[in-house]
Formats: sequence, structure tokens, C-alpha cells
Amino acid sequence: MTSPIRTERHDDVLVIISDNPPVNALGHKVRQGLKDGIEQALSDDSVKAVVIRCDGRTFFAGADITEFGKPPVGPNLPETLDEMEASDKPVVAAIHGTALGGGCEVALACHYRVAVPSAKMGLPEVKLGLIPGAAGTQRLPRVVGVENALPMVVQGNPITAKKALEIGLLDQIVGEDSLEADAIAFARAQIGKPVKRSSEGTAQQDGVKNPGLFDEFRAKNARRIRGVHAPEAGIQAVQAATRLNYADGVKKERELFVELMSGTQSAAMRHYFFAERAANKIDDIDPQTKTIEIAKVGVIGAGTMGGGIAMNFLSAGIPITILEMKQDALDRGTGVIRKNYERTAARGRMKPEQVDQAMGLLTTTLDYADLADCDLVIEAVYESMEVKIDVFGKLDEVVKQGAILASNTSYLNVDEIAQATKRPGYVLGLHFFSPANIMKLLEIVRGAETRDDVLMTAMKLAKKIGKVAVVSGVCHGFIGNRMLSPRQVQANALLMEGAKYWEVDDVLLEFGFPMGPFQMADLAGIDIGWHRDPSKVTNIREALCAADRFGQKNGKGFYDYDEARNRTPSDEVQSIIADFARKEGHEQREISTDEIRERLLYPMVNEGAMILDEGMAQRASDIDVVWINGYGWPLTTGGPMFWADTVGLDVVLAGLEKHGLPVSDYLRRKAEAGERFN
Ligand code: 3H9
Repeated sequence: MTSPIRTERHDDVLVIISDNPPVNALGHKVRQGLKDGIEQALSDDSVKAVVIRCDGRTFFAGADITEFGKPPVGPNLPETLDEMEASDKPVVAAIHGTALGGGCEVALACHYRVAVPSAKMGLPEVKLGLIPGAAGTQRLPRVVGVENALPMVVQGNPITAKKALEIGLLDQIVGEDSLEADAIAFARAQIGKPVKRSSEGTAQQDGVKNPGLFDEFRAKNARRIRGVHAPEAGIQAVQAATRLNYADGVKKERELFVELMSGTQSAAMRHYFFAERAANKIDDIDPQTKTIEIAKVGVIGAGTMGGGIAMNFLSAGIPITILEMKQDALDRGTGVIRKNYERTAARGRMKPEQVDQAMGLLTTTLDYADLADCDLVIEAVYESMEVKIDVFGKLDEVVKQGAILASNTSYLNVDEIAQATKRPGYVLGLHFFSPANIMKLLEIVRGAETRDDVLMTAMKLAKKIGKVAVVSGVCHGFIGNRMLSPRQVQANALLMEGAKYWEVDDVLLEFGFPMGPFQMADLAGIDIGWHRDPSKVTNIREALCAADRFGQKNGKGFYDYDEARNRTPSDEVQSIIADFARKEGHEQREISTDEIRERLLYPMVNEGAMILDEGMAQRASDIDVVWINGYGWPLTTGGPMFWADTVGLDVVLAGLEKHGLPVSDYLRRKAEAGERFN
């Protein structure tokens, strides 16, 4: 068995080196190698100090997540680290890249930590529904204090080397290009001195002095913590470090860790971790395919969508030209973009000079000819095939050959749009979600003729502008909106049958969505597409518009809103709905929350199954990525397809049949075979 760990002697210092690409995850061979390395150092009198470092792009990025849920193979990380810390020869962690999770815990178990300026350290376990499980929650507060440890454990964001030095997590920042030599020198300087063990020392004084600190932290992070188990467990673990001795604190951490690890939330979040990475891969395209250089981008339309799309590129340093029909639309659009940036700067998330930098990359035009030298043009105009065909015809004439033409359509047939050009291979859909400068999801719609290099270019570009991209085939509404549609149909049907609209919203809120369909309608505006004829009322939305209820914008939609936009259910709306249902001949009845949830969510799973069966999504986990990033599906359930797996496909099937809803052959086959989607 070849070991990913090797050792090198530098006179009296033993350097233990891990080479376990891609991220030096702490799999069992690495743990064994570390243990052997430490034992080698301890058993050799000529070794006076130890340095631990990694080859490749990063220091240990954590436990090997692929080992989770499988039978453990020893040695485990906690005991390996205890052995390391117990050494009376100084052990120094030499950090580059990201020391994350178990990797940060390795560093904490070393007596000293040095890092290059670009390094980052963090405990991101909470993002996998876990807490650190190799004594990180006990060692860290002892090293940096409770106030610094709490956000690291509970929020999971990495900190820079500079910050780590400030709070005492690092002992020294060394040269970017001389990590090993500087770490060896640092280690040598510690020889003969008593070592600093992170596990030693009393409970943290600031935690004891202000016992209210934990509740204050809970209150401040209430939104983040609601319904998610790991953050609360993280708080309890850090609190244990202030109340218990080290050994008992470690026991408490273990109990909490084991409970989280066996729960469904962590399984779902770990699924998502790999799902997001899998979504980057296109099964039938060589990952080495040469991509097209995108140095300049055009956007058609300066409205909310076009402006939001443009901001993604401006923020990433890519010049943009926005085209509109009229100068005042351009002026309005660029004004909104500037205001958005200024707001971000006012919140301290951008430097004032960065606002000017981004705006400096923006040009506007009324003339298609000015888009001629763009490498990519994204159309974000009115959702009409006729208009899009016209725009693509014009673009095809003026934009240079070899440039990509993309549509931001959310429903329309990208193949039909492509046929309006003489370069269908260079046409694809780039479906951004509103607000496009903020929402992470990008559906990349692959047309029948879209070239491989064009698709790969779009995937690469998505990463560059910070999006999570998922490839969809051409179908009505692509992956996301196509699945939203049956949910919406059921939401409306439930109202007709007697469910209260706030009950429908509350079921989804309870499930973990940030908003229900009727809250969403109020936010977006009920009057979108309203024909302004109160005598022609064919659905509830029109009935509400006829009663001057347009949504949050005029303080009343499905709900009544106060000045602070707090919502209360409206009796008027409930009686409008009941009247409408009566006129349509629907009997109203009491409907249980279980029925509401099943009727909203199971049809989505069924639609997802059809999407898979038709090959519109490459894999079930891609659908999960779409719904988590684009529609607020709760991460803690892993997305609709993973959730269905957790519930059991047989249960979903039985539920659909019980409610008289359609069942696809694919779902039925999977359920009857006892299979899962993921
Ligand atoms: C933990 O440590 C628990 C302990 O407290 C307790 C132990 C008892 N394991 O993200 P990338 C793979 S929990 C296995 O695209 P980047 C990843 O799937 C862990 N595999 O690269 C991908 O594979 P593929 C706490 C891992 O440069 C490839 O590496 N640590 C792991 O954009 C490249 O990944 C974390 O949560 C892993 N730990 O970002 C850190 N990490 O090529 C998780 C990555 O086949 N990792 N892979 O698709 C990250 O945040 C990012 O990977 C990192 C690099 C920032 C390191």
C-alpha cells in the first residue's frame, strides 16, 4: 500500500509531507501516514522538531467526506491528533491554501502554526450539517477565545491568514514562496522550549465572564439557525469548552458530532456538496475541450434582468455593452446599476473605487453595430418568440462569426431561437434568476445544435462570475420552472377545494422555503399581465386585481401589509376565493397540512422524474442544485430528488395515487424496483 505521506529530514527537523490530491483530504491512509510520521519522530533521538506540510494546492482541506457513512477505518483523526499534540518535540503546521475542518484541527493539534499570506483557515463543517469532530470545538476556543471561536464554528466561513494571526490562531506569517524553509526555521527556534498544547489551559475566561454571550449569539444568528441542527450543536460544543474540562468537552463534542452525522440534515447537505461539484461536469464532453475566450459581452435590454445580468460581468472585470431601443431606458438602467453598486459599497461590501471600476467597464448603445466585436451577447428582452427571433436575426447579422449568442428566456424553445440565425451551434440559453446579480443559479440550456466548446465556455464563464451552473435540455420552463408549474397548479387547486392560502404558504415555510407561492405572488406583483378589465375575471389573481389588490406594491394582495411589510391574512381575500370557488362549482372542505404538503411537493418530484427520463437533466442531483439555488428549496433536505429518496419513492408514489395525481412511468418503475434517484 503506497502512502500519501512521506517524510524528509532537514538535519534535526523531520518534515512530514502529505501528497493526496486534489485537496489533501484526511482519508485513512493520510491519517495512518501522519501517525507513523509522528511515531518516527518520537522514536528517533536525533529528531528535535517536526514540521507538517502538504504538497499540491492546499493544506489538508478536511476529513475525507467520501468516507462518511462508511464503516470507519482506523486510526481515527482524534486519536491521531492527540498523539501528535502529546509529543514533547515541537510540532509546527506549515499552512498554504485552505486549512479547513479536520485540516484546521490538525493545525490546532500542532503546537505552533505558520502560514503563507494567501492561506485561509476555517471550520466549515456546519455547511455539511456537522460540527468539527476532532476536538476543534474544544481546542479552538482555548487558543483564540470564545468570541472568535463561535462564528468560526457556527457560521463556518474561513478567515484570512492576517485575521488568524490577529486572533492568535497563527503564530507567524511566513514568505509566500518560502513556507517550508521558514517553518523549519521556526520549528528549530522552539527546540528545547516547553511546547504549547492547545488542549491545555482553563476554560475560556471571556465565556465565563459573560455567560450571556451564547444567548446573544443565538439571538443574533436566529435566522441562520432556524430549523437547522448543526449551528445550535456548534454553540453547545463551544459552550462546553467553557464549562467542562477538556476531556469532558471532547466527549460532549463527540456526542453532538455523532448525532449530527447520523441525521438526515447532514446526509442531505453532504449530498449537496457533491451535487454542486457534479453539476459542473458534462458527461458527453471532454473536460479538456478548448473554450472560447470571452473578453467582451453584450446585453440586450437594460431592464431589471438585463441590468442584473450585466452586473455579474462588470463585477468580474469583464467589459459590457448594453443595448436598448431608447436612450431613456438606457439611462434608467445604468442609473439602477450604479445605485445597486453604491448600496453595496455603503454596506461595506465593496470599496468606493470598485464602484467606479465596475461602472468604467460599462458602455451603452442604441445601435446593434456596436455589438459587432462582442464574444458573447445575452438577450434579455420581452418573453415573446416573435421578438426574440427578430433580435437573434439582427444579432446574427452584425456580431462577428465565432461569437456566442445566448437567450435569457425562461420558457421559450431555444432551438427555435437558434434557427433564426445561421449559427445555431453558437446559440444557447443562459437562464439567470432574478435578481440576477444576486441569485446563484444559472441554467445553461443546451440546444440540439449547441457546440461542445460553446457549452464548455458557458460553464467556465459561469464559474468566473460566481454562478452555480446546471445544464438543462430544451423543454418548456427547463428544469426549474417546469417543476414549479405543477406545484402552482396544486396551490391554486387547493384554494378552490377549501385550503386557506396562508395555510398553503405556511406549509412551505414550515418545510423550510423562505416564502410560499402566495407571498411570492404578492412580492412579484399580482397584476403582472393583468388586462385591467374588471368585468373579465377568469381566475383568482384577476379577481384580486379587480378588487384593487395588486400585492405588496399597494399594501394589499393576498395579504394585507402594514408599513413594515408585515403580512396578515385578509378576510376580504378569503371571501373572494370562496365566492370564486362557489361560482366554479367547487365544494370547499377542510384540508390537512399533510395533504397540502404532499400535493405541493410530490407532483414536483414526478415532474423531476420525467425531466430525468427525457434526459433534460443529466442527473437527479442537478435538479437538486437547481431547486436549492434558484427557488429556495431548503438545503437541509438536499433538494427535491434527494428529499424524495429520503421519504421513499414508494411513499411518493402512494401519495400521488391517493390524491389522484399523475404518476410518470419512470417514477413508478423506480418506486416499484425499490430504487432511489440519487
Ligand atoms: C471534517 O473535516 C470533519 C472533521 O471535523 C471531523 C473528522 C472526525 N473530502 O471544491 P473543489 C473534492 S468535514 C473529499 O471543486 P476548489 C471535491 O469533491 C470536511 N473530497 O475545488 C472535488 O472532487 P471532483 C470539512 C473532497 O479548488 C475536488 O475535491 N472540510 C473534499 O474549488 C475539488 O474540489 C470541508 O468542508 C473533502 N473534504 O475548492 C472543505 N473537499 O474533482 C470542503 C473537496 O471529483 N472542500 N473534495 O469533483 C472545499 O471547500 C473545497 O473543495 C476547497 C477547494 C475550498 C478545499
